[in-house]
Amino acid sequence: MEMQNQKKKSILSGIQPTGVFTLGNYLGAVKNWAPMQDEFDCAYMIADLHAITVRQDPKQFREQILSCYALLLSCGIDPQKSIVFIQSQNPDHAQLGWVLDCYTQFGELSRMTQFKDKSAKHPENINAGLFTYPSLMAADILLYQADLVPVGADQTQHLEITRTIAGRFNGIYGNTFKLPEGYIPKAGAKIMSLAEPTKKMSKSDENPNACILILDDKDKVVKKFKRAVTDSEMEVRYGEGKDGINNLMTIYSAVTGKTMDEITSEFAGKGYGDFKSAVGEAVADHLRPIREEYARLMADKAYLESCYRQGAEQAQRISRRTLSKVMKKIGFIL
Ligand code: ATP
Ligand code: LTN
Repeated sequence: MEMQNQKKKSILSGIQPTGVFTLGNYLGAVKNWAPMQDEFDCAYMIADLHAITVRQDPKQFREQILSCYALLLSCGIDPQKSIVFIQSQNPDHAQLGWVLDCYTQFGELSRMTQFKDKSAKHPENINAGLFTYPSLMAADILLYQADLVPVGADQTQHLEITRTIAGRFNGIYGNTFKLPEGYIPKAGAKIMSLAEPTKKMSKSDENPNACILILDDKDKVVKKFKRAVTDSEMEVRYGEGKDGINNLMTIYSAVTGKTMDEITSEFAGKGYGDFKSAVGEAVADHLRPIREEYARLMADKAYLESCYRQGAEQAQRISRRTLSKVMKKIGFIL
């Protein structure tokens, strides 16, 4: 009885509108968001403020923000159940982001591997936003007092620093922020590139065969899996030195629900060719309804707009409470 009156735990997560989601974004993060909607109070956002840490073409950027918003809905996120919003439409993020910058240490930010990776990738544009990205991400999470943050394994370090910043602030001003936990899936937390299976699959990879985009049609998906890099053995089993096969098995397991042992027996005596075709077919079948729903939603811009406008209002109703508390505690005049 008492359990029923307890408040649901809250969830916040986000994805950058830097292009169509890859199978990595989907399996590592977005796929897990829809099933959480009944059990938790969820808020999901398009992290457009984060995306400008890398230069974006204005016209393309505007289209991508809308298209990524539609993709979230296509993946089963329901604006009637969850708050689905665009980060820049709630100014509280930028405001708390600045405040938290002042409670984040230079040394802490210097240790972030995402910063090191992205600076190496864009040596001509190592801007201050790229460096302070984690304190904006901390603001995203802390504004909603989120208990859980469902993300892929590459975001672990950003969650750690969020807890550090929250703990530091609470230590100075008294309990203000809830310390969030990561929620990282067992299967699919890190999907690797199909071309170089020691590197993570990423939207911004230049090689089109390296990643599956969730809007790729069946033909493309099957072809890309056929070209996937494997090893010189013949046996479909999970093991050391078999990065390519391990990755394909992880993907197959995540879309079919089969265990690694079940997959090994299914393909015993068959070659890699059969296995790759099966993975391609399974992934393409899994993605088909998403593609269809996306086409339907993109034809109804008025509906999309009503959803994101409502999402921004709902989001700010929650975030404003945290932000006012923070401003008051620091000593600002409200
Ligand atoms: P970019 O290539 O533009 O830096 P990205 O592909 O890494 O972007 P993000 O928008 O930064 O994507 O991440 C969205 C979510 O997808 C995060 O929760 C992240 O952990 C997850 N994610 C990204 N790549 C992978 C991957 N290869 N495997 C599993 N999860 C991933
Ligand atoms: N940094 C994340 C995207 C992101 C995010 C967030 C994820 C921005 N703000 C808040 C979870 C919670 C990434 O995927 N690179």
